[in-house]
Amino acid sequence: LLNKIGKITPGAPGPEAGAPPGQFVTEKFPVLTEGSIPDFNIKDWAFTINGLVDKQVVVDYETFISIGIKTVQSEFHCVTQWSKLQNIWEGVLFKDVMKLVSIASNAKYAMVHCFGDYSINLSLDVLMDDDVLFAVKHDGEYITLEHGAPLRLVVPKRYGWKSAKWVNGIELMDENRPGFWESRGYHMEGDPWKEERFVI
Ligand SMILES: Nc1nc2c(c(=O)[nH]1)N[C@H]1C(S)=C(S)[C@@H](COP(=O)(O)O)O[C@H]1N2
Ligand SMILES: [Mo]
Repeated sequence: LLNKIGKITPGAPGPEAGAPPGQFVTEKFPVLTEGSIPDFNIKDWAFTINGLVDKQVVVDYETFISIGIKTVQSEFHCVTQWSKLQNIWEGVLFKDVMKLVSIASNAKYAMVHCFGDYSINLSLDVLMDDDVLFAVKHDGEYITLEHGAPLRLVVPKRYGWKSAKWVNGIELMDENRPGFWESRGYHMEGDPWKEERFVI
């Protein structure tokens, strides 16, 4: 496992290395996927926004990208204890995607859906933050398929499992509902600075 995770910074884990408690710093970017890469057809790629919105919106890749590309530098903390501190992501901010719809006043949470059997839930408050984006590039290169191409969510202030790969939609909800890992014992919030890892 250490080999896969890469060089561990001396003095890690812990805040002295710049990472949240219980985390080790690595320079590598390990791939963490439950199961295999989902079976999806790039020609049929479409992104759907539904749930508590005025009307369902479905956009193709070009339309999605044309919302506008922003750059965000952020940390990435996996609950399996590796942290990669320097990441430059380019993509479309979550809050900019939300301009495509009118959000119902009772919408407080979102489920982000993916190709395959994966999803994550978070409050809209967290997702509307300036550093949350749907990324197409990482450190200047297009994201590879194993890292979630063509589009992945990045939520820097939450553990990595919330940064869903191969995303294809947002469902707005009035009540919080667990996503893939959240319904298997992972924390509903997943703030690494509070070590919100699992619910025992
Ligand atoms: N669709 C999907 N997204 C996913 C996962 C997954 O299994 N499927 N794994 C998550 C976990 S646990 C982590 S830590 C990050 C890892 O991202 P990476 O594989 O690009 O390093 O992706 C997250 N997004
Ligand atoms: Mo993870």
